Amino acid sequence: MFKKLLVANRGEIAVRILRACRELGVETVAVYSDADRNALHVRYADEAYNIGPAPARESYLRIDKMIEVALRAKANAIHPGYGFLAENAQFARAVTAAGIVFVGPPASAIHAMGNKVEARRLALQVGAPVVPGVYDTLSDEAILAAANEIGYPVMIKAAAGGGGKGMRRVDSAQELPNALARAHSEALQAFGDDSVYIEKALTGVRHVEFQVLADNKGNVIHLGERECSLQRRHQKLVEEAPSVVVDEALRERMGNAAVKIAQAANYVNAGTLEFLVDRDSNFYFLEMNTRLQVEHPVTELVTGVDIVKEKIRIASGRPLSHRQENIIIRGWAIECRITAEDPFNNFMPSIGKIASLNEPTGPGVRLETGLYEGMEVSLFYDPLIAKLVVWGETRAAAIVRMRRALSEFNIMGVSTSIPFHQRIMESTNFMGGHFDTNFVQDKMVMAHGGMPEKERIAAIVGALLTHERRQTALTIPPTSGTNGSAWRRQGWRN
Ligand code: MV4
Repeated sequence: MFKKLLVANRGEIAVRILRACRELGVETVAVYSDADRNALHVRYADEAYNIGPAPARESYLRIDKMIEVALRAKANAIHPGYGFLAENAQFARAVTAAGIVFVGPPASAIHAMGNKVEARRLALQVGAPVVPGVYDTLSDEAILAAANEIGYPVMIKAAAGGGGKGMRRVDSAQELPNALARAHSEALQAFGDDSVYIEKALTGVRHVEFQVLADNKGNVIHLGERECSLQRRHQKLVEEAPSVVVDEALRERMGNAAVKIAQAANYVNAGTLEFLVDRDSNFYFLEMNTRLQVEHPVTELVTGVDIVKEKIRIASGRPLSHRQENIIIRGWAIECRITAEDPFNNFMPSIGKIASLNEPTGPGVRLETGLYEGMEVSLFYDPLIAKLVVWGETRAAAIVRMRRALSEFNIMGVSTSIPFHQRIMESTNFMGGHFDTNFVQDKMVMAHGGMPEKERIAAIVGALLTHERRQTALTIPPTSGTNGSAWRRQGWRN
């Protein structure tokens, strides 16, 4: 096992990785920007190094800085987390060239799967069902011809993109030339590569992804699926495992396809295969993500596999700790992504100081967060501030538990997506499992005053009282000899 590992990330995922290292007995190195001097990940790590100014370009995206710090601190491995440099093949290559182990797939696999057309070809080669579309980056004329073959609506996607970035739907041949021109220029702008491809736009489908683990001995297993249909502008909002549309037979077929595609890519470490599932339970491969995903905890909760530890073990050359036949899906897990955004105002990013914080705990509740009282939420980074994840014996139990946990979560100082999640958890469609990829856009209108005024005021008053209680409790010194009296004075029942 590694002696020391550097986490090239920030926020909740940096904390998550540091925790895994602690359990594995691996020493840790954190890196931080000027904006993150007091961050939780900095306090949690054994050592921490400043890598530059707040903008990610000048800190968390600096390949040279990451390697410089790793060498200086004598770290044997670098874990990239998600986002930032996680799917940058050049970073993986540079890390390896510096004699440091990259906790992730080989640069060649990142590179291959980074090209979404190549990923489609690999899936086609192993006989996995793929969304109907093209398998080459074609000229605009050839794309136009292909679109007529496939039939409208079609989806234009950037070959170097992924995750819906630069994706656009086109409903007719007349719109295609214009849409292609825009797609090319957006792709060039966003990914430095203007190549695009088209697929049939599938409607009324669900977005289901499979987690795979592969070691460097040739073992590849899957950990079942995650349902990820609830997204807004291609940002996932709620994920769950398992998916209500996947039964044991479909899980086996999709899992086999996922494993085969990973094998075809000579994949090593943790990866995710994205699929669409239609109303007739047909599934189609979309793309592969070669990183640890934000929503990995729901899989951890239903399988009992610690994916982050497993990633580190695999990178250190160990074989997988689990065999496919020992992976059993137990119960149900749901994750709500809590963002600093105002759901009543078109999810406008919200900034400010976290004035007070009450975090949900208790049975079946797991909170992944980098939040602390006094933290400044800025516009420099992603608005994700916490992931609230619950487990229950059944889906209904998990929903009830999520409602309970959301009601305990009190964040003062910034607007958050919590009211939106409460609305989802109360939606009869969500409760019944009736939703697809258009659900959020079509059914979740969050008009101002969407939360009943009485409840809104009650929530604010509750939070203010909690805040006041905290402030007072902190300023009253404990009285010697009268154990707990300071607390009783604050109205706490012992
Ligand atoms: C699609 C699709 C329908 N047809 N591709 C979005 C994220 C990215 N990984 C793939 N995504 C999709 N690709 C084809 N050919 C539907 C989605 C999709 C989606 C689309 C619109 C609104 C919400 C969505 C949520 C999940 C997936």
